Formats: sequence, structure tokens, C-alpha cells
Amino acid sequence: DLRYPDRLNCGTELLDRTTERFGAHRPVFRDAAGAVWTYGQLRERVNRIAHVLSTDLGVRPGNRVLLRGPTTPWLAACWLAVMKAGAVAVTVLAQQRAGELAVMCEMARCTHALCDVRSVDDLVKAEVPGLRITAFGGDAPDDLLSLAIGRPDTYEAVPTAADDVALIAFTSGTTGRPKGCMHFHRDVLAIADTFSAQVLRPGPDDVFAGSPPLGFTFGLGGLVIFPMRAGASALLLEQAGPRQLLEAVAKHRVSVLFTAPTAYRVMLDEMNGHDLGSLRRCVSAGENLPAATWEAWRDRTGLRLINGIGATELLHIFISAAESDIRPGTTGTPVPGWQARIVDAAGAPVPDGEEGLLAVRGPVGCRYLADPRQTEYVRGGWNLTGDTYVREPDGYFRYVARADDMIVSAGYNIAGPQVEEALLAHPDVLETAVVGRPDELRGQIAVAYAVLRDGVPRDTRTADALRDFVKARLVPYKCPREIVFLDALPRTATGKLQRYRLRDLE
Ligand code: 3SK
Repeated sequence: DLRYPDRLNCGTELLDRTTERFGAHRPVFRDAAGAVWTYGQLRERVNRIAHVLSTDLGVRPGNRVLLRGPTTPWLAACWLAVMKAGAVAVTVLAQQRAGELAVMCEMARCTHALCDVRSVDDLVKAEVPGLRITAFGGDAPDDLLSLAIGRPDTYEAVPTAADDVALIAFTSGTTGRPKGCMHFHRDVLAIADTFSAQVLRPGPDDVFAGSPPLGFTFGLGGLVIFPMRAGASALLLEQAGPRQLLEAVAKHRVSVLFTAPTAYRVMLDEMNGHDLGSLRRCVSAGENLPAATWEAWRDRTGLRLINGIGATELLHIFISAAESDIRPGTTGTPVPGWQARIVDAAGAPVPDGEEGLLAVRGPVGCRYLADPRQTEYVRGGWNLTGDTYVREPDGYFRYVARADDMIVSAGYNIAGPQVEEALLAHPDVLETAVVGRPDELRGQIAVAYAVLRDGVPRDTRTADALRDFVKARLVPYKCPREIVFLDALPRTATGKLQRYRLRDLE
């Protein structure tokens, strides 16, 4: 039942209600160094910070507060304090630079910023007029945490409305221009009560970990909102690459893991000697999960990867499946509480088995900060995610491509991800992206950019061998005309592929 009371503060629900239900002595966060925070300690620290916000810094309900820093328990505590103070958290990534921060602060009209002391320089350089920046984690007398020390450890949360804005999250810039997405207090709980509660079904003994940062709603959900709604704990890692994740799983008995398909691929190469026996749920999202990765993970670990599609516009994952409901090669079915269908360019439903645009609706909706692209994303009450999908006759949704990533070559449609899957099945290929390049004769040609495993020669013989490999698996017109070898693929700070940058390469 997703009905929430009219007055609802998601910070109070996640922190105070959970602490009352499961006990203040239970662990909530751990860091890589082994420090453990209990729910009781977190509640005291959050309350003290909330006092500093309201009293020392003059944060008022509805003010927009930028949050920035590596993934740490203190950053999570600041987010919860902003929620309890009735302000709006504007979450950005520690890697974003001054120019990007200036744009986002201006778009979101931020009045305050709470920033890990190690990430403060770029924010200062952004020179945002009127922005009051408070650092945390340093030793200055005006550091947020020094100010918090003398404050009371109880705090009466602002009685926000369920549909007051709690969060502004920016899309990750796969097309170059970020959009600010506003989400309500009830949305924060709705993602925990749908995807997490219905698909992951965590319990208080689960230990969550993963690579997405807290500035990406994939990470905020998976590492703060989901564990806290269930009374569970999370390992918050500043460095969360595939190798650190493998080590962390064994050391901290991680049971629920969130990361992207590429990281699962790298972990497969590096997992020898690591004990992954504590893992119960492994979620893959952020990009298409190649079938070869799903199968290899199952063969090596015995675990069935939980594929999912989510969006910053809709806060978290809305199509997925777990355990025996998983159909490899598909994303899954709409998460309970969500509806999905496939439509044509005019918004009319298309029959099962045919490609079209994915349209979804559910408890969370897309609300851009003043942006004309709002009416492209939301049409007739449905959210158009920009993905081309097929709904199979059994009701499972199968990913085809991002709608603007379809390559049309000499009148043939080529879905880049299908060619990528074929290339990834070759043992020499670590990562690949297939994009369209303008061509006078054919309109576009398919070009593959590939990262090879160490030691594989980047020469025409390898390229020819890969092209033959694809031709043996797919109809020949889908074979890339050209294969270009790169050291790494261009990605956003959240790890998403930036195809537009490949298209811009000569
Ligand atoms: O893939 C995404 O963009 C995403 C965004 C928010 C939450 C979860 C996911 C996977």
C-alpha cells in the first residue's frame, strides 16, 4: 500500500522510525576502515547537524542545499539532516568541476552548500553568488562537525508535506546537458517500498554495498534509502571500483551489491581468491546488461544477477525481476506499483513482440526544473524514458537500444547494443560501444569502439578477427564497418557511456 500520510518527512521515517522499530544499537553504516555507526549514533549526529543548519546557518524549509563529497557516513548524515530540516537536498558528484557546479547551483537556486572539505576547492572556484559554503570533515573551528559538537542530540523535524520537494537530482549528462529532477518526500519512501521491498526484499541483517555514489540516485537509493527503510546496514566506500568491491564483500560480509554491468565484467576477471559467499542479491543497472555477463556471473558465483532499468527522472528502478522470475536477456517486468508499455512515436501502444518506445508510470514522476524537455519526457501521463524496448508475449521487457542510439545504415536498423553483445562474447574484448557515423552513401555506418584485454595487439588482424566473429553471429549488415581501439570508453562521473563523444570522434 503506497498511501502515505499528508504530513511526511522522509528523514524522520528512515532514521527515527527505523531506529524505534529495530533498535538504536543496530549498525547502520560502516566505512572501509572498519568504523561502525549505529542507528542511535547516526540519529544523534544528524540531529546535531540539523540544529546547525537551522540555527547557525539559517537554513529555512524549502531552501536548496547542495551536498557534495565522496561516499561517507558523514555525507549520508548531512543528507538526512537536510531532510529533517525540511530543506531540499541538491545532490551532485564529488568529481564534478567548477563550471558544472556553477550551472547546477544556478539552476537549482542553491542558497547553501555542505561540502566534504576534500572537495571544497572546486565549489569555491565556481563562485556562485550568495552561496554559503560550509565544509565538513576538516579541523577548522567553523567546520560543520565542530559546530555540531555542542548542539542538542534531539531535533523536532520540520513537518513537511508528503509532496514537498525533498531532493533535486541531476541527470548524468549522457547527452551533454544536465536536467534537474525534483522529487518529493513520498517519492523517497516509494522507491524503497516498491523496488527494494518487492524485488530485493532485504532484512535487518543485510549488508548493502556498491559503486554508485550518493550524488547519483542509484547510489542514494541502494546505499542509504533501501538499507535504512529495512533496518539494515550499508558499507559506504570512498573508492568503490571492482577490485575494492571484491575485497569489501569478503571482509564485511556484504549481502546486497549494486553496481554496473562493466564492473561485474571486471570482477569476473579478478574474482579468483575472493570469498563471495555472503552475497545474496547482486543488482546490475545503469546500462544494458549483456547476456554473456549474466551467464558468466551465474556460472562463477551461482547467483542470478538482478537486472534493472532506472532513471534519475523516476528516482530509481522501475522494471526488474529477481530469483526464479528472472528471464535472462530481458530486464524483467514492471516492479509492483509500476506500469509499463511500448508505444510508437505518436504515443499509441504497439503489439507485443514489436519494437517501440518504453513508456512507464508509477508512484514517482518526472518533474524537471524549468526545462522545455518536460513535455518530451511526460506525455499523456506516461514517462517516455528514451529507450527502445520490446514487450515479449510473456510480459517481459527486452532492451533494444537508447532510442537515439539506433543506427540506420542503407535503410537497415542496427541496434548498437546487439552488436556490442556479439563483440563482448569474444574473449579479447573488455568493453565496447557501437555508434553510427555519418556516411554519404549509406546515411550512417556502424563503427565499434573497443577496449581490448591487456596484451591483445591493436592491429588490423585483431579488427578483422573481431569482424568475422560478429559476422558469424549476426546478419552481416550489422557488422561494424570499422573497429577503433581505445584505452577506455568515455563515461560520465556516474559511469554511464557518453556515446555522443564517440560520435564526435573522427
Ligand atoms: O540508470 C539510471 O540512470 C538509474 C538512475 C537512477 C536510479 C537507478 C538507475 C539505474
